[in-house]
Amino acid sequence: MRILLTGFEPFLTHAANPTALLAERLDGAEVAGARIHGVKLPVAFDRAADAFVEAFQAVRPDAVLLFGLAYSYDEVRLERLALNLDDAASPDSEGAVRRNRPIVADGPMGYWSSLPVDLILDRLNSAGLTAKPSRDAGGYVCNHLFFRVRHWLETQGLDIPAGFIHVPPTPDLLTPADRGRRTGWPLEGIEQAARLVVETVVDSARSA
Ligand code: PCA
Repeated sequence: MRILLTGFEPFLTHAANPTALLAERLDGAEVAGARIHGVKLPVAFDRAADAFVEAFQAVRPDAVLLFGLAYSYDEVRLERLALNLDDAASPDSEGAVRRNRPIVADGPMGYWSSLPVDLILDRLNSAGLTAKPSRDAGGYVCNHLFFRVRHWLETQGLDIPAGFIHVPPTPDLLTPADRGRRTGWPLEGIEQAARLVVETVVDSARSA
């Protein structure tokens, strides 16, 4: 089994993105008998999905795990829904701002994650890694990628597990105001969570 695991480059005021480091660290790793292909994507509405498709076609994976940073939370967040809506005040890395705009004009309103979200939540929380369900991935580039990927897989007739997971910041990324008030997660914890996500996806694909 091959797994495409994507992270994003640093964006806005964040000096680094733990998901880029995660994709680097896990690239080439074997987890639960699956080979991971780690790829970094640009934080750009117009480029992220094309970069994903290029990587997908090179790897031909059996499952897709999209990771992004959610700075405001000290927990892993399993996204349930990809919504057909760009709606964020912040510009992407190319200066594009998208407010209240459908991603695919004649597309469906949304797609469910096709990951075993609740199994993953149980697995992470049982291991002491706090994970929560999140209704959607926001209105910025992460949701945009998630929607475009789910839409692309549907239109290609590719029925494979694909979903989005937000991770907390590493401690070095916390602003001075946030230091002391919250902790962030060390990269090792984020990597451990990602490995457990892979294990759960592999187990559930094997038992399907
Ligand atoms: N997080 C952003 C985009 C890139 C990332 O890592 C988001 O949540 O949309």
